[in-house]
Amino acid sequence: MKTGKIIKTQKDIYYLDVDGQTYLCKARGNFRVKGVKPLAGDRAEIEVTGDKEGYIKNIIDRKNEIKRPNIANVDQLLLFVTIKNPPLNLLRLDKYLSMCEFIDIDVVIILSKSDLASEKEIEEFREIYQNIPYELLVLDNYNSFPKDRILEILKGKTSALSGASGVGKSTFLNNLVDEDVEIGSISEKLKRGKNTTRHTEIFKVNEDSYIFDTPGFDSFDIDFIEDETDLKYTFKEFDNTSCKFNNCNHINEPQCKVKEELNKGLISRSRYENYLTLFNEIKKRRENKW
Ligand SMILES: Nc1nc2c(ncn2[C@@H]2O[C@H](COP(=O)(O)OP(=O)(O)O)[C@@H](O)[C@H]2O)c(=O)[nH]1
Ligand SMILES: [Mg+2]
Ligand SMILES: [Zn+2]
Repeated sequence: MKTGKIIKTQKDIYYLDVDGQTYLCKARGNFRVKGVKPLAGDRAEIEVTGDKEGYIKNIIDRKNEIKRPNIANVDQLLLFVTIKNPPLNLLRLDKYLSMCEFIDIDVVIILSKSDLASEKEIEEFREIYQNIPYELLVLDNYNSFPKDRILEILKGKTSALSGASGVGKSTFLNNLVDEDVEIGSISEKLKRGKNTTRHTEIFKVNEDSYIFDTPGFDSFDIDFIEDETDLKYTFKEFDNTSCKFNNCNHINEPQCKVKEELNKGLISRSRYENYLTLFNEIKKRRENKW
């Protein structure tokens, strides 16, 4: 019996990294019965049946699971945004940040393509997010790539890259790993047909750092939160405030600390407005269910 990490899934074939060597495995039928589907990111026990071949016998302690794409054991998400090309979408960013808070995944915000933005635009962005606080890395993949800092951030963790198509994720990955990651066109191809073979791959940056390259991690619904009143807990800056009502949703309630801070400029208007938008989105969906 050996233990490895599933680094790639392709239909019913699983590629496992076992002490630096890749094993091709299948899962025994009993996985379907138990309702456990091995996922990229899982650690698994395998029974070796041949030269670098085996069967997955057991999935070990899964820490968390993301649904779309379906991957496991994500320690942190590198959330990519750009100011231009594609244009900045703060609602989308705040949605991802909420999801990560909700399922307890660390976040680093990567402001990529900094060469296409002005100092002022970068500063405005910084002002919104640095106080919350999230670590923010500003980079240009071609001319200003803080590789040492990035390797430090990745160290000992399995990270996933996410962000809209075109924000520079593949270029970023290319700057870090030896294998060639296709830039630009291929991702378009992958997106075109929903039923074409999709695979999720994990790149090993070094001994203890892994990165998911997950085509299709471009957008998702906020359906991970079912009750809109839970949303407030995912906005970190709303946390340590003491409103008159301790279940205050910071919308129309009297003596609301969050609204006071908003009016003083201590809470960002864009974050607050996105909170309202998401709150209403979740509420509407919940009401339509019945
Ligand atoms: N100006 C500029 N272009 C970039 C940067 N990073 C990537 N690109 C370009 O942006 C396009 C999309 O990059 P890609 O890495 O494929 O984005 P992905 O869809 O997020 O994987 C490509 O044409 C890249 O050459 C950057 O930092 N600055
Ligand atoms: Mg890409
Ligand atoms: Zn309040």
